[in-house]
Amino acid sequence: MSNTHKKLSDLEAMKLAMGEAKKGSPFTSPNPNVGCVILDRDGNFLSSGFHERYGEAHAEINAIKKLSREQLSGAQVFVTLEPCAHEGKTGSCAKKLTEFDLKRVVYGLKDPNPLVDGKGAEILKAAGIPCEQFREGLKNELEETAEVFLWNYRHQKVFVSLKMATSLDGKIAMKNGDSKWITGEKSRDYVHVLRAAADAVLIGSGTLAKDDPRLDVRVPGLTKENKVVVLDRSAKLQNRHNEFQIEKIRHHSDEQSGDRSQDQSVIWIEGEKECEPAQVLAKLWELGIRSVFIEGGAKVASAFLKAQLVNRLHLFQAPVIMGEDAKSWTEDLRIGQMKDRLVLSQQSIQTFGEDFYLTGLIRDPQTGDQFRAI
Ligand code: AOF
Ligand code: ZN
Repeated sequence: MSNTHKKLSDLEAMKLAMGEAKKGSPFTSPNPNVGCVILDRDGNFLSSGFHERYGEAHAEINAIKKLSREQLSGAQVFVTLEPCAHEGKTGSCAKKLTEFDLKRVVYGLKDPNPLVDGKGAEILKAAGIPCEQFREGLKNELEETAEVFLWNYRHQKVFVSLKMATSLDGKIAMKNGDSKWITGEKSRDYVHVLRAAADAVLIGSGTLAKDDPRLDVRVPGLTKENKVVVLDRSAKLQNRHNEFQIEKIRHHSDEQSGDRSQDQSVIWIEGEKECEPAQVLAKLWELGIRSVFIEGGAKVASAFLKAQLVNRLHLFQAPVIMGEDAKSWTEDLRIGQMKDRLVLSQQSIQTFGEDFYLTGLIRDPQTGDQFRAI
């Protein structure tokens, strides 16, 4: 889509900035995804930019650098997150913006980082640049662009996404274990995009032994090494077959990063207690992991759901029915009463080829409570 020479409303500009923000998702962690769109005084599109990589230029700077001082005179800046006040890895965006004769700055989310938290807006206002929070809706959508960062700051916890690929009747494998493939290629390609957005992929040792997964990120034009977390509850995967599997994952990650000395690609967690979801997440937080993408089977999925630790569900459903004997993804999840049903909130639905894709939140991003039927 080309927005050059197009007049945009405030709502359109903020939507465009949100689209920009999401482009950064593979490499911004632990920073937020942030997008910026600049319009001229009359609302014509001038430029856009996003935070591309942790430690590198922020969104505003990437949008500004495409324009001359003259073009920026009277311009309107739309940014999904309040411009930063501090001098961090990069300079302060708020201060940078005061160097130009801007008509106004509109930001989507307040930055919960105590170094910013309202101070960015203050810097701009003190310099005589009108700076206001966007008030025309999109609250949930804006939160979604930076959901991992917001969750991390609000709760000091790892953001957990759970992916499931099922049949229409919620089955993930036949009785004989066969599961290749339930969903189609287009869905499976998109899973790689989702994987790329997380710091680590997590599976149970059962899935590792059965599926021989590569768990790498295969997105055209993108190379990224995700960490792989393996939960081995009964610590029985010490036989040769499985060591071979682990070696394969390691080897593959090394090939991708080109660095054989960095052997931190697999985080192996063993033992009943150690594999309890809350323990796992505490350990991953200590290791600097801020988001995890669960691709385990029914056991791991149920354990995290039971522990009320899943933030977002990604459900891919193929238009097939696998029947009563097949394995259900909620097999280990027991819910006795209607009032305890888990409820998804802020869902969106798409199709990938023949499959349905549904995503939504399971936990309230503000309180951390699991959504339930009332
Ligand atoms: C912005 N625009 O694009 C981003 C912001 O270490 P630094 O210098 O990269 O600063 C990281 C902090 O800056 C991060 O915790 C968050 O508060 C803010 N991120 N701010 O104005 C951006 N990525
Ligand atoms: Zn900044």
